[in-house]
Amino acid sequence: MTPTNTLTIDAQPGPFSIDSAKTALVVIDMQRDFIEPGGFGESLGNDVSLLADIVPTVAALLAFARKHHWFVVHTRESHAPDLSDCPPAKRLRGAPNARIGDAGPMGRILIRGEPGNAIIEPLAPLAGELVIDKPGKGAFHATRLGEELAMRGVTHLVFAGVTTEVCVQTSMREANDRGYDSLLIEDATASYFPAFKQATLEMVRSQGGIVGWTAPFASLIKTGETTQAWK
Ligand code: TIU
Repeated sequence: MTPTNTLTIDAQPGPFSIDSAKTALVVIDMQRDFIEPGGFGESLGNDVSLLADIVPTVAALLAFARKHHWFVVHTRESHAPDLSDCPPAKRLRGAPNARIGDAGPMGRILIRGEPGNAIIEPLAPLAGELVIDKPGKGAFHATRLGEELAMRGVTHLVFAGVTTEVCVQTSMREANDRGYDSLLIEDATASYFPAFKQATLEMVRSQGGIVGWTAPFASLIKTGETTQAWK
């Protein structure tokens, strides 16, 4: 078989075709603050164990992306220590004793450089991968992500991470309005609210893919087994 860098993935609402040279994996906010007990997610009253379930699948997805030479992007929801990039409206949403910037068990909540803001160890970025610190829920808002993708000729995005209906969906919608085709890997994303995750998957792919496509990781693996990676 002739080596090819094109994969066609069995997705909903239809096949999703990508050229590895123009594809980026965007892993949203797999940071300790959201996934481990004692962080921002738990401070909002959430059961964080629901998010830990996807870690092995996200790790396998990262390995797949690296093997196929996709550009890899990791994001962290984070703010400057002086909170100059945190609108008061955002800070005031949390519980009074556990707001952004307050001291928590893993350092100051959602503050850049604090232990809780680090990406969890099994999904740590490798050299050459882009790490985007984003002050908003969306990965494009007030970041250089758009320029970084444009510089590399990226046209297709594969999304994973947390939470499905908040930062992942917001980022996919931002990407959609910027002209990217996006695929959300169903079992590589999670929410504190399973019903919200399910609703998000359905709304993303509804109306002919109004926001993008969704597929289980197995669909990607299946494609990868029958298509040689570009060298
Ligand atoms: N990363 C992300 O989704 N940030 C959130 O605050 N999510 C919630 O679901 N709270």
